[in-house]
Amino acid sequence: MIRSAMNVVLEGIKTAQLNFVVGSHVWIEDPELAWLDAEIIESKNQEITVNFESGSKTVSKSSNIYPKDPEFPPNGVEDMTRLAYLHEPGVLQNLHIRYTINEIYTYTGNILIAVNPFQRLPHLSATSTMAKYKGAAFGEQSPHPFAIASFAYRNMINEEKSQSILVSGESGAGKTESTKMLMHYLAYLGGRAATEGRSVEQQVLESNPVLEAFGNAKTVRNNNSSRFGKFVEIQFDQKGRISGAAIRTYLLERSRVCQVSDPERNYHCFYMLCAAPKEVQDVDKYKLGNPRTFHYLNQSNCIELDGLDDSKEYLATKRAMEVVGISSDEQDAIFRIVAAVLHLGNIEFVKGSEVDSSQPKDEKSHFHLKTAAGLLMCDVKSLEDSFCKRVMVTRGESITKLLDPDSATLSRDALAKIIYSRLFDWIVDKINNSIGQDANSKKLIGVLDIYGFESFKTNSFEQFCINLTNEKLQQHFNQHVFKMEQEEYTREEIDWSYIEFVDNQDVLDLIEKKPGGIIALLDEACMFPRSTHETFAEKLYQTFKDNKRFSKPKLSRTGFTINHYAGDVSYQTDLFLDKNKDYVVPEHAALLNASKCPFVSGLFPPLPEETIKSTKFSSIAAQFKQQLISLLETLNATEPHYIRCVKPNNLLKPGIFENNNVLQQLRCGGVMEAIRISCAGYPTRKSFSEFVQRFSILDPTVLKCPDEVTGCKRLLDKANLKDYQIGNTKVFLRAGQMAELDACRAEVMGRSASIIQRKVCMFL
Ligand code: AOV
Ligand code: MG
Repeated sequence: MIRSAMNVVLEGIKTAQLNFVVGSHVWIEDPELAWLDAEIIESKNQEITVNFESGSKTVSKSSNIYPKDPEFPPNGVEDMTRLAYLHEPGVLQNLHIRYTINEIYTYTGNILIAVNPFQRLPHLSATSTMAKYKGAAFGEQSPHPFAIASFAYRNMINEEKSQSILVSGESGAGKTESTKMLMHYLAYLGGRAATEGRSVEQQVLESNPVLEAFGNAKTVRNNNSSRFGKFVEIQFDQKGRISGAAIRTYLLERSRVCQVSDPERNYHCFYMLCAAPKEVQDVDKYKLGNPRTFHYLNQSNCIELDGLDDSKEYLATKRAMEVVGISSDEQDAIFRIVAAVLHLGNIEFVKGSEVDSSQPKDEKSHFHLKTAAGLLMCDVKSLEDSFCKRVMVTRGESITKLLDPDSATLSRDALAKIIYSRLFDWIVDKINNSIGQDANSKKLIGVLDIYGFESFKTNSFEQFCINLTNEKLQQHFNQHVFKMEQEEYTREEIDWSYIEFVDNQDVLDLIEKKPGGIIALLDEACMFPRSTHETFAEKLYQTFKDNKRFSKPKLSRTGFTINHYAGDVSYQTDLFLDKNKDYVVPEHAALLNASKCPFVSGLFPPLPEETIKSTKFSSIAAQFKQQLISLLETLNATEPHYIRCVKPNNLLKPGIFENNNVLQQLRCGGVMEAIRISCAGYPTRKSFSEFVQRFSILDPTVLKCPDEVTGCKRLLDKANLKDYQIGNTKVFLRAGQMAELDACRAEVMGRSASIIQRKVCMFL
């Protein structure tokens, strides 16, 4: 449908202005490069013969050919809505040209597109650049995240309305880097000059390296991939100065702690700690050493990263931890836990003396068991028992069940994961407490940096949740850009052929409808002791056999495919039930609660008696869905601004721009649609009275008109404008028409008409 909507525009352009003249240049679709430049050498009926630069020839139907702008500006245009021909090849050409000259930012109306440069471009983040954007009107300076932040900040101050900046794009596209720039710039605008000690804005900024150390990892798509979502709410006081902040995080990927596939890495903090410089002696203290000796790290061959010195990062992380208020005792406890997790991973189990029992494999396993217990300050025997035994309470009687080596290993991994995820949550809470909230603040700017759409060979529960997030945000974007526009046109009863767009409500219903959606069925399955992933999959097939957005993959017995707004993704249900259960083994909780280290026991507060006994299940998916609902509520109360990040190649290298790859991202992110709406519609609108007031100088008699509409029409005629629309309360103008009016006005007022050159598409 994205395609078909685009085609409508293309058709529009064609019928309106195309005649394929021999000698002119056109764009022809190419399976590999998306679009190729060619020259027309013959044009007969609907058959066009063209010559490519390579010398080869082809004949194509005129409907597959798009005109190429002969006057295309050599450095492209800063706003896509100013392209002479608004079509896919033009948009691509513009981004590509700009990318080659390191102009990585381009507007589409007021959406910023950011193409990842994969190299540091220092001038883009310099303080002098920040200064340039301060106080500059939107569009006055080149496209930049600072301009978006500046615009949001000004709106917040002037209109007393909270703002949000939503940064999206696929993994490795540059969301986190853009978010950091936004935060730096907001700290610059709202910071206090020369504050003593740790200022709020410094703490906000230093929260980034801390969270990245514990929540980022190298993946195949990004060497510094965020494995959690993040919404940072920066609060401002009456004077527009930063007065507090709140960081909300979403669903850290837990499985990575125990399972890393080649050539990825586990969370950065593990490698940093193993590389801690000699002088701090932490490696000895925590009985660490070569990361390759730890099972949780050596499942992948990738240990070191080019351009990243884990040893330096360790010190930098500790410095940042100090800024955000994590004391050195707390730091010690944190790294002790990180080390303990590594030791836990090295405990192997073999069959014990009794049937189906297990015990630590050898001396080495005993050593790691003891070390882990020592670091966690808990009893060694209880730690071992928590892996190898399970106490079941049935009808008031407790029975001890022995676990076989495989189950003991699973139990060990479960412990490592729960400790790590509690640690991560503790860090987030600590940062929030130490930055402090400004409960009185009514003005805030939220910045959202959340995992982009994911589709891998194998997709599990994590991808399911991540893609649900993206569906929700896409709907928010749709609603904002498309529905708002359409509703305004409808309200004003002006002539407007409705734009088709992919409303993804049906996908959202499929996933989260209650009852009956996939999450509801998953929770049901989790509550039935006898369900397996097979019965769950079977239930899905039955329930959704007629759903357009759902299908069963051909070669899978237990997988399912969702037709997402950004394409099809097939999920493997194998671990869905396990991963959805937010369950802490009571033995684990009791063990750590009894730790002599107050930090460790604090992570595991005592469970109320009834929770231990009941097998009540708590659903991760349902919690996550709730978090998303609350995020969307927050966003809906703000005025949104969008940054769409684009990854120009999968090699993560500078200077390479893969057309097809970029195009796919632009289509998925709704950028093509947004461009279309900006230009196809009436981007400028003014209320009748405002309009008359502003332009009555062109014909002062309009002030005596009996009604404002007649006045407006007379003024529009005077300026010789056509193709505008008169709504119920407003005049609607095409892109560029405001500039013409302003020019007439300036002329009358005796001012230079150069104003016509001003960019007009900026405030759509
Ligand atoms: P992401 O946040 O969108 O991915 P990042 O912001 O981590 O992606 O960017 C990935 C990498 O691209 C960075 O580590 C940098 O090397 C490079 N990069 C991105 N933007 C810039 C920039 N403006 N200047 C220089 N280099 C840049 V993920 O977190 O994986 O979805 O979950
Ligand atoms: Mg990121």
